[in-house]
Amino acid sequence: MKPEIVRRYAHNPILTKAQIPYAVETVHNAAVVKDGDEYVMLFRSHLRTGRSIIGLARSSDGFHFTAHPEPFLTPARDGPFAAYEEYGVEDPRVTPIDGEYLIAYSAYSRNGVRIALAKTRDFRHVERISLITEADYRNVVIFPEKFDGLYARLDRPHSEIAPWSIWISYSPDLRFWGESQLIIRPVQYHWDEMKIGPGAPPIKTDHGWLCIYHGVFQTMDGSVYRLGVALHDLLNPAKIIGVGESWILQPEDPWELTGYVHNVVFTCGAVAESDGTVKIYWGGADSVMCVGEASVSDLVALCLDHGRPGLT
Ligand code: BMA
Repeated sequence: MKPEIVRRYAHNPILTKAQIPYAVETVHNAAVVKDGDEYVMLFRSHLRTGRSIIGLARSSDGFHFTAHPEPFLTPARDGPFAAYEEYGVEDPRVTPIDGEYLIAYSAYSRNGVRIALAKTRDFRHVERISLITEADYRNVVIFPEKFDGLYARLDRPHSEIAPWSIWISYSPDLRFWGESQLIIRPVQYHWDEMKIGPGAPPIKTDHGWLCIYHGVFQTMDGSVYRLGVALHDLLNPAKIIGVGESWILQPEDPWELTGYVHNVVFTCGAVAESDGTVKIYWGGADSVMCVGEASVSDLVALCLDHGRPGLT
């Protein structure tokens, strides 16, 4: 049998609602970073209201996580964020930069979905910075380095006219963002044809920034969420070196095929290790957290040797 490019951990799922010390219905779409020797996971959970909050779990090996007794981030009750977090906070992505961790998350409200940015140094205290998009945006990942003094992010605006695609924007201060450019478009009648969105924050490799993204295909039975990879130029991340033709992960395990939303693998985080492997974390069926390992060079090769341009 041909080896899989992402090797699923044998004991998936690694975190479920049964392991959370407060009442939640799901544990999914988590960011994971390595903070010193510790893996820190920020995961999304649905409450019985159907609205989401963000919890925290820690691990010494990246596979066995223990949840903190209290949620990490719940919707703001007052101040400028409150009106935009009324329906919940979702899908966090964490980027280490300048000695702190930036947390980009979806803020849902009657005003639509926009992206909020918060920061922490220690995963104990968290401070909201700004709302960095208007409605309707999702899936913001921030690069862990600046380009010509500017922060850079990938995101995915919604559109009535165009296929939902990946864009890049820049900021001098994390508040004001601009120079937006469309860089990756889905391909018609392809596994990612319906929409694509940035997944895990970019990973630096010798050949470029490796970005794991999700792609969606519409079937008679609803949407299938899969993961793919793209490689961006190291100095100019708006330039796409290649987008891997085939997906790297699709729903196959029972907890990916059925759950709160069936047929979903969705990533918000990956940890590159010093041995050349990467741990990719994904939500299975919007219900549980899973992990798998891949070789960074295999993922890069998919973009270099079997890649398509960003815009076709
Ligand atoms: C997307 C987001 C994700 C979710 C996915 C599958 O639109 O809501 O949070 O995992 O759908 O339901």
